[in-house]
Amino acid sequence: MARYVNVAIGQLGPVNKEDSRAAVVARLMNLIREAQQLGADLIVYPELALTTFFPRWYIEDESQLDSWRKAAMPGAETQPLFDLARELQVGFCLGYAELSIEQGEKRRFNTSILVDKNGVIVGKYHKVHLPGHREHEPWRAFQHLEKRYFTPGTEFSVFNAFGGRVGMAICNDRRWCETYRVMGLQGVEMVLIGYNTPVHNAPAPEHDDLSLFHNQLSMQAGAYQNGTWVVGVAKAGTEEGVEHIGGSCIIAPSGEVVASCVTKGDEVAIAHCDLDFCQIYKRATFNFDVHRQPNAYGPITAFKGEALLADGSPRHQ
Ligand code: ING
Repeated sequence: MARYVNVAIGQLGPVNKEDSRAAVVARLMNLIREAQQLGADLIVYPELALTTFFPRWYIEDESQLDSWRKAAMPGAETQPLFDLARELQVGFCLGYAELSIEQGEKRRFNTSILVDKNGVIVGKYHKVHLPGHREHEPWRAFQHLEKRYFTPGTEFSVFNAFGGRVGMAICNDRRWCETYRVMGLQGVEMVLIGYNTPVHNAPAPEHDDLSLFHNQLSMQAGAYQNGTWVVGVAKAGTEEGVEHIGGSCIIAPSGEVVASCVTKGDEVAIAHCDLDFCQIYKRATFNFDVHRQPNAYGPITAFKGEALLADGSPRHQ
């Protein structure tokens, strides 16, 4: 018995500051049309797909920052994408900057939504691992102010969708093994991950020529060690002068890459994924019930870092 999901990568090339929301949505609509022609059930778009990657700049003007954030989803500009998804019967995963007002307080998340074939939002995720820094660091060629502009999420969820168990993560999340394991413990069969990854990592420039390797390594490990499909989708190319990696790919529970993009622009690639293929890993090598030893894993949640307790207080007095 097989449970197939035809999943498409909807890779985006650069989205520049002056690109209108409508122009970007038109590009997303072109990609979902092409995916539908290829037989896709679902297309995955990048992190912060509707806007340029604005955390590269130090901006104090709140109204400027809020202009990149969406309160309503779907809103006026994105409704055509939801309508087209329903017309084509293709679901999608979309990353965007969310502005939510909760109990009168503004909360800003780096968000990803999962939308079914009828254009209904069936899952939402707030990025947990916000990389970069909080204060302006002029020494950098460009900033990475996600810790300043977003509130971290606090959970990894797995949703019943597309005939299986589907989870989401965003960009830096893919580098942390906990991301996949928490979803693996919820039976995840496909993890959808959009990313915007600059080639240059200012704190560790010697890693720059390993950017694509680390991108793929992280997702292959997550896929294999949890018996899940992983779909990684880039916003690629030179965006406002900053070079972003491509490397969009679809990875099987075996860890093998089964589809990938070959450009750094708007591009669709697709794979015919059997969700039941997860079982030969979940039932054997990574049969959690049989093999895991949680009694030995305490430090993973007890400590934040080598020297700090989970609450951030010093571990070694
Ligand atoms: N971007 C990068 C990412 O994790 C980064 C930040 C780049 C961290 C290179 C470490 C090394 O892919 C986002 N948006 O998280």
